[in-house]
Amino acid sequence: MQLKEALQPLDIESLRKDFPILQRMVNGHLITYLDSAATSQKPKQVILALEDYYKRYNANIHRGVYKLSEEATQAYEDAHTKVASLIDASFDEIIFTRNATEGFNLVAYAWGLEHVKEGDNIIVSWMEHHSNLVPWQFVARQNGAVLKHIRITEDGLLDMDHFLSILDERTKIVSITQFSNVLGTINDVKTIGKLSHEKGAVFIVDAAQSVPHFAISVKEIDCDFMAFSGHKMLGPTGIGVLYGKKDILNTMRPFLYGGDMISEVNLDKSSWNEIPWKFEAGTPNIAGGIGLGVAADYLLGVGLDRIFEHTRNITKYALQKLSEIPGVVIYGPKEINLRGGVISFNVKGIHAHDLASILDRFGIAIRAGHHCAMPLMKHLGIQACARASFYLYNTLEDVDKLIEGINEARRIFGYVS
Ligand code: C6P
Repeated sequence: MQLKEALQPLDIESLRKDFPILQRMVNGHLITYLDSAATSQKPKQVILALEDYYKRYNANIHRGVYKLSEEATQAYEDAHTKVASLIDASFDEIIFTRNATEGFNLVAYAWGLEHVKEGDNIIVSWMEHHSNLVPWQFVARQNGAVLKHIRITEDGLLDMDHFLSILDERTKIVSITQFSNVLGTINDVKTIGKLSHEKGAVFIVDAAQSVPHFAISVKEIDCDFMAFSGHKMLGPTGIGVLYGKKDILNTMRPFLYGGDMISEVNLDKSSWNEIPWKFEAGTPNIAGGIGLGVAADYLLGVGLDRIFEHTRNITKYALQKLSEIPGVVIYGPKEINLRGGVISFNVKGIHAHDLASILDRFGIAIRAGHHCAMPLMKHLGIQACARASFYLYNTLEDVDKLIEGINEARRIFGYVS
């Protein structure tokens, strides 16, 4: 990992030129895109990779013995290797899914239903996205297990004392987000994983928001599974990743059954292909996978440490500016070192959806709503909030535009003259 002192700032002007959509005019204004936590924008390198595949070597993979199919197979497999190097895993531990959600479902169906028994428990937290909550509700209900939730502190952090009080020998799964899509909290997944393993539980990391933003080593975290989505890390939609430790993947039953995931098929029984293909049934999203590999290369080329530093600087500035606006309530940790580039907030007297609509008039895109974290909204005592999220192509000027837009909304609602 690079040393902080050695970090060079991003060459933001030339980097922004890689993202054609940032030239888009929206409602008469150059777009200010502050919704990368929902989905990131795509660099031209990724867009061109998709076009190149369809124009030059579109063919199915693992099936043809002709040139096009061989090229497509090679590019799709290389993409697994690129993603593996992004998170310090090996090629066969990288399963391409549709998104993070499918990754959790894969583990729930193929590991959870088999290993979680009546009276066992599964631990998640109050800050989980629905995709890392609902699959575990399903497994718990199906197998007669108990779903437990780590509480969060006033400051939007996981309550580790509470975690220790609910973790026990009957805990089979602990599944926690590394970076909350609402609070912006960065959780200490290494410690949570260590404690989980001490009790014999399988540890899963929701890395949907973290892989796009930090340098990650699954070896260092020592998680058993990690799920994330391509579309939040500059890649195409419809492609995601499930990392799984080799030993566990090898002993697991498949998730989906059909073509490509088999080794030998008889009329009444079959045997399974080697990993990762055992978990990639049917014709996969070939173009998406290749595009994701290019996105991984792009992130590594820019440098995850620099991306993190850049978004943290923007977040710091935005937290300062937002806190100067009367009536703004900011959720999540006060300490900048505990959070990443996501800020959820409300403006007194203005519904988050109204605020988002007014900002849209100025070409500013933020997200408003429950952010697929309804239990967290209930805990915060709100139905919805606004959320600005930052990525490598954002600038301090984007934050200034957001602040101007919020002040304009306050004027429209009569809070300032
Ligand atoms: N959060 C957001 O605007 P999918 O939809 O499968 O690509 O990702 C699911 C997911 C899982 N975990 C976390 C922490 C997430 O933030 C998300 C997606 C988006 O916050 C869309 S709801």
